[in-house]
Amino acid sequence: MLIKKPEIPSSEITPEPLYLNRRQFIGAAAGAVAAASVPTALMACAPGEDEQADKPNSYEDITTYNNFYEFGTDKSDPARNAPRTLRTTPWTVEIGGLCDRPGRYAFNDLVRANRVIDRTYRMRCVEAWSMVIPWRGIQLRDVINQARPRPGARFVEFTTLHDPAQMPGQRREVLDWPYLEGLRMDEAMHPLSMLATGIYGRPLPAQNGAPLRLVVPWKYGFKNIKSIVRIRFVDRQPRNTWQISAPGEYGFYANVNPQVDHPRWSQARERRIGEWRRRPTLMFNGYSEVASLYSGLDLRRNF
Ligand SMILES: Nc1nc2c(c(=O)[nH]1)N[C@H]1C(S)=C(S)[C@@H](COP(=O)(O)O)O[C@H]1N2
Ligand SMILES: [Mo]
Repeated sequence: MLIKKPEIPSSEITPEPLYLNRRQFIGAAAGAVAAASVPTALMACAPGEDEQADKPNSYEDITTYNNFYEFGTDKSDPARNAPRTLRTTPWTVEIGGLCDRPGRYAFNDLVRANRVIDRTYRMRCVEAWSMVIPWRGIQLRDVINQARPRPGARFVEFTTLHDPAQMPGQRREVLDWPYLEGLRMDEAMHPLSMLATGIYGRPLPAQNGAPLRLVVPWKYGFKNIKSIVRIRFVDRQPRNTWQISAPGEYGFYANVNPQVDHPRWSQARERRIGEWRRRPTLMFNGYSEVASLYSGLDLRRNF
């Protein structure tokens, strides 16, 4: 029996107060300095009607306010639990399915083989809050090209680690484990799509999906699957965890869309973590360069 703990709209969330101890404060400041020295390859931020720019959220915000149900359903649970129990070394990623070069890769080898990029992206959770995160990682399309997908490979499926010993949340049937996600091949090959390995130039913290997580910034946050152990090329649209959990509420595409409301709340506006006034939600989260991927697709039906 599946116990549904629905995601909660931000209007009903009382944000956790951020208590900084001295060490955390110094750590966050060091992160900001490291980030300042890193050229931000793509500050892909559309000018909203709000004159306030897309200033990156603090390292503290990004690493203490998380959704990672494998470690609990409260926003503060992943930061408290994940660093204690998730072992990220060694880490193996299996790449397979419809491709000519399947393989099992040590995380380090997979990353070392590819060009490192730094990208600051907005992230919009389906719960109607958002953040701006300076990611480090590699392009998903580089990893895909290396595997030589066959012509029949129309989708890519991603799987999170399934190990209740390391992920205590998996001992409860809050979701159908392991967490699954998928992209259409052209979405996965889009230059915006990345596999993140870091934040603010530092290694990805456990609570953010160490050592490797997907980032597709024009889609709702739940598409950004964490702690990936398997990437598989398939010919049919894969099932994804939130769609399995509540098919009337969460779809496969999950493109950020202010005109298509969640059945239980509006998606027209969002709360940027750290701000009080709500800002308007942007179509495709402001990444209008992806619009051509969906020409002819009814985005109301394919939510
Ligand atoms: N494996 C896994 N991946 C996941 C989730 C999860 O619960 N488990 N939550 C998703 C949701 S709903 C969001 S909003 C983002 C949050 O990413 P962040 O905590 O790094 O901000 O991760 C996504 N990836
Ligand atoms: Mo989310």
